[in-house]
Amino acid sequence: MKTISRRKMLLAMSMVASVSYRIRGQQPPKVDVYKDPTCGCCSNWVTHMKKRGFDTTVTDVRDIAAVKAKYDVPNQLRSCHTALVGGYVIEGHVPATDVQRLLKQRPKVVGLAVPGMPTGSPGMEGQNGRPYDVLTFDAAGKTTVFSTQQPSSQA
Ligand SMILES: [Cu+2]
Repeated sequence: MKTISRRKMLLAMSMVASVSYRIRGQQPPKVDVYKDPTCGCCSNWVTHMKKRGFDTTVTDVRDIAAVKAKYDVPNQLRSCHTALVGGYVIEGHVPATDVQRLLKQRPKVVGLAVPGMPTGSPGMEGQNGRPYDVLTFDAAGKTTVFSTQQPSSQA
């Protein structure tokens, strides 16, 4: 019997995943959100995503740091909630428009992060916010600027 290398197997699996994503592209993207049960701004971000057509599921977890470690979110990029969508990790208050562009372009990164919780980001609306960057990151913690966003005082 012919043996298939692990590399070929992984390639085949990723091709199947991308084809099925395109088929499922007709449906709203599913977002799995992990957050601390007491986090209010996390819930506001979930509302932001729902409003923009994402199919969100929320799981409350006590040890959110364990979730971030599991999904390779580098320490310096950590925020409150962590979400999974289309094979990517979304850390913190990332705007829905950036998640949509990520799913369209599908760059080879672990995901997107808005480190900390900047005022004026989705779910953190408020006065006197400053422009903030949305970053891509890989498992080694290497980042690139995916977009620069203007702060918003209203949801
Ligand atoms: Cu937050």
